[in-house]
Amino acid sequence: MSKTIRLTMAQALTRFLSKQMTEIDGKKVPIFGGIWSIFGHGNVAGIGEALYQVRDELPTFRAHNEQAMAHAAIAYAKANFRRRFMAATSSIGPGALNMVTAAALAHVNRLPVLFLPGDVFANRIPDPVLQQAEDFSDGTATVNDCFRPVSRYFDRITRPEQIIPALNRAMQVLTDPADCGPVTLSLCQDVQAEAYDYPESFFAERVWHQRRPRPDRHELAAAVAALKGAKKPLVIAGGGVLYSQASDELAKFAQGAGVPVCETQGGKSSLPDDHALNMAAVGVTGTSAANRLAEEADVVLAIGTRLQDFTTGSWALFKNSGKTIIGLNVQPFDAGKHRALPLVADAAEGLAELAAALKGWKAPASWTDNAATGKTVWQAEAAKVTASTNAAYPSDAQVIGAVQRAMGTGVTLLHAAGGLPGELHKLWQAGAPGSYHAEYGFSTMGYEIAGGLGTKMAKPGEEVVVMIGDGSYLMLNSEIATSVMLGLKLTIVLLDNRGYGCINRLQMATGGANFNNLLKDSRHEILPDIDFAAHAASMGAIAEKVPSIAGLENALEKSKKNNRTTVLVIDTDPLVSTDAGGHWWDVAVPEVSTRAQVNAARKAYDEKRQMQTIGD
Ligand SMILES: Cc1ncc(C[n+]2csc(CCOP(=O)(O)OP(=O)(O)O)c2C)c(N)n1
Ligand SMILES: [Mg+2]
Repeated sequence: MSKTIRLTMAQALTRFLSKQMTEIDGKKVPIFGGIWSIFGHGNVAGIGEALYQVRDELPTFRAHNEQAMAHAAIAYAKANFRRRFMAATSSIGPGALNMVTAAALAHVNRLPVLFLPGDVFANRIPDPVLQQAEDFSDGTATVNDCFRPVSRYFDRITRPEQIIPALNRAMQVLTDPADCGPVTLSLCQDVQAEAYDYPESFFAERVWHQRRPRPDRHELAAAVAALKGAKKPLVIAGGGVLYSQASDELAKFAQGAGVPVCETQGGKSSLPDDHALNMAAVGVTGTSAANRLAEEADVVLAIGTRLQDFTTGSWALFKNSGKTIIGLNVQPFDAGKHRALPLVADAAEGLAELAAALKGWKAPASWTDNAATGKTVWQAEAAKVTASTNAAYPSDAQVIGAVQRAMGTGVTLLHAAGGLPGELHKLWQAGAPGSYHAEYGFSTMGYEIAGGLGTKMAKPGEEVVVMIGDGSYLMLNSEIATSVMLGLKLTIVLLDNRGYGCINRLQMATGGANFNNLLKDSRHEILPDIDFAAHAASMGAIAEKVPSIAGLENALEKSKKNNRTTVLVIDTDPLVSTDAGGHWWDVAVPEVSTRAQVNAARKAYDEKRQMQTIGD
């Protein structure tokens, strides 16, 4: 008989988590950077007590909103290129369900996070307990079943010994580059407190290493043959390039073969913006430099990308009917999309093997030169729209220009929803890999501030700049207080255009009336005039409303000396966005309407849809 130790299930869980390690730059560190917790019934007595016991090895952080704390955990994993991650625990019922949106966010972005929501009593004796939703037809259903479709692995722990195989599976998923995503272990309240004789070996320290699968020989040969036949090859760099930390291999491959590169939202900063072969943003929010190549490309090497509609222009962007897509991806589900030639592998390994096999081969010089010309043209366009202005209501692009001039390329820039993602994708000049942190897989309003906090925890020595609209700010801002409490400085630039500007523009573009997006177009007795600076200051931030673009630049310059979260608010124009670059996006317009504008928009929509392809 192996030696055992008598612990509660929650004590076993937290002790196990505190023993999981990884190696970063040759140094052994805990793989869990900590655990976010909001206690209530369903976790305070069980997990709460157990976390207290390991508080030095596995730090517990308190937040103000469960969704936000999970955002912080997810951003931490992203900023760590999935090498380290965090857990998040909640009480039962509303606390647990507040994390479901965040679970979906992690699921879409393929980011590891361990959810530990409290659950009802497994013994069912006190039922129905406070916050329990009763199912008339299914005695096993609880609200935590909502996590199932948004978890890569879900388990409900109804006996203390079940935590052993569950944690084993959890670690497999969290550290697997292909399956990576959220894991939910739903922890019945009574079971958290129940004791069991756990084998001591379960708590032995374990060091996890990143798996880097190499390509299959046949798939590699097919990809090499396709590339050798290419006259107009193009790389799309997705988030997988960053997760694999494959920037060096990408640069070598691109330079060696003279292949231009464009980047998705998730993949931006794979190469620095000023890299000669980096055409930067592709797709609906793409640069003209990238999109003109995408239209013509005959071989598209899509690396670490899900090929979502913003990248493919709803499958209308890649117009070369004879094209071949090669899907270099660690996950077969993504590698074979749109009948791509799959090249299932880690991005760095795959690129290194492609480069070796293609040694001596180069794309036609005319194609590479053509890319360089396009880049010069785009840079001139971008400089125009980001230039300074005295306008009372500057555009988002002009604010981006100010932030870039004041902060340079050495900061980590974070954003998620509203008009900013499109503008930043085109216009932000990214520096080092990971310095552009976009949550545009799920584009969750309210990710930004908590996401900034998690990023700062991962990169405490860096300036983290969060750009956010008034709508996103109002949806979820409370972790400003947490950032102040933890002494983790964020620089938050808030663009107040008094409403949901980008959706208002989308509404107009689809023939709609100005309705229910901008505050002025929404049912009201009093038009709100929100003092965002006062609001942020009330949570302990240094906050200021700036009067102009020049004022913003000055305030940003000054803010570099602050060691506390700083919020700078600027009024902006809700109606303007950058025309240059971009591509059509499929948003279904009503087929019949009493509005002439809708009928006209539908006509235009039907024409645009002719450009779409399905599965070629
Ligand atoms: C949680 C969530 N709800 C709704 C949306 C849909 N949506 C996308 S952008 C947007 C408006 C964002 O407003 P704001 O942050 O002020 O940015 P702006 O559009 O004005 O630039 C909405 C409602 C979303 N992405 N996320
Ligand atoms: Mg707005």
